[in-house]
Amino acid sequence: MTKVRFIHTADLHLDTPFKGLASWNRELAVRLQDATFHSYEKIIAICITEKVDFLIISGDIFDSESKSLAAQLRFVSGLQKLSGQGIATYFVCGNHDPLNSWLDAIQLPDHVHRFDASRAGCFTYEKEGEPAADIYGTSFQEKVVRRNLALDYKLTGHASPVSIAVLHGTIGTPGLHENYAPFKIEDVMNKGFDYWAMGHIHKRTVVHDSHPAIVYPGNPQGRDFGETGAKGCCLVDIIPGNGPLVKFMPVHTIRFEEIAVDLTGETEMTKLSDKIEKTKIKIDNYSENDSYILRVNLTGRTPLHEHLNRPEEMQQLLDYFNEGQLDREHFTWIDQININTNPDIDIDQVRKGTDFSADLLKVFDAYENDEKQLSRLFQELDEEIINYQVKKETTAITEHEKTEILNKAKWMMLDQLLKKA
Ligand SMILES: [Mn+2]
Repeated sequence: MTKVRFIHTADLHLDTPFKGLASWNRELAVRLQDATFHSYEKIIAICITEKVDFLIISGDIFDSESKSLAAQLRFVSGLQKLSGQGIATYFVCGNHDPLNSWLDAIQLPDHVHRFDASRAGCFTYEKEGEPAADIYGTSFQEKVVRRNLALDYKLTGHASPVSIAVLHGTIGTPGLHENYAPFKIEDVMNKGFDYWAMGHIHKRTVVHDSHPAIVYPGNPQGRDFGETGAKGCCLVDIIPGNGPLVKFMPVHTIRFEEIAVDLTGETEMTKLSDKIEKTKIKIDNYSENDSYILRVNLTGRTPLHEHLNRPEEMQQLLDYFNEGQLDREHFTWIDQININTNPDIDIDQVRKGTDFSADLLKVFDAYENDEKQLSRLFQELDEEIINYQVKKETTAITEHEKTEILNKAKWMMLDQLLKKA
């Protein structure tokens, strides 16, 4: 039987304006904006080198309804390359690029099929003159679709050995995403499709392995610290009657990562750069051919604690790290350094003593071990210290935050006390 091979991608969000970085930098913004296009170009290149039959895009090709002409032209130019190689493209439009927002002046190349918003239309892909795959899909007509689109998908008697459903929508609880075109797994389970090519959820998720496979490839380029890790598309092989083989292909250009660097025992500021570098190369799927935007969390008991807690020094350190990075092809940009180090104090030793510090530590221990007592303390502080204006602007402090504040206070007091001693 004829097998089919295709690339499944979604949520390209071409030309996305990046946000959510600690400080704005024009050069970095330009690199980020380019990254969505580079990832798309990598997908096109993979389609060609892997000799796929077709490319599937499950919506949100562009970031906004007011997609730029440049973005549309670059998108079409990628499709043209595929078309020139005889590789077909099938795509649906999502909530970020609904049908009513496409420019009429943009003509799609040969072998490119855009699904309209009618109920689950179907195209048949032919290989060597024989039907090889039926591909079903439906586009968002406008930005907001609350209807369960999955219910419209039904095999309509086309006779290809492989059936694929292309859908932009939300399965289960939406999490961070808008609850558009919501559906339940039961709505798609027994409909006879081999593969549900999903879009909308930006985190790569295999909802179901096979019979049918239900796969969100995630977006191919992360856009903020909510979208960390390696990002890419899926290379899928289906031999009729068998479950699909799905292989993740990373295509991100810039990765967002949060890393924790343990400075326990470290005495030299000059080693910091080295430590960050060493931690970075240990992350999953690390590649020196990628660029990185990092949030660095410094932890551990270190004599450097005092330096690290001077805001003006931290800013200098950040500037020092980032200097010249954006001139490189592959850069590492530190967006933020969070200081969670502790002073170099042996707390167990202090606890064993008989002086004031030991007594103070006992008080802290008591609060740490008694959630109710800690809550009462915060309530008292709340009434006495925090003024009305501040209360209006802030949300309630969580239990976890209370413990963190207590812990910080403990180390600050011990640091001060033991320094004077
Ligand atoms: Mn999206």
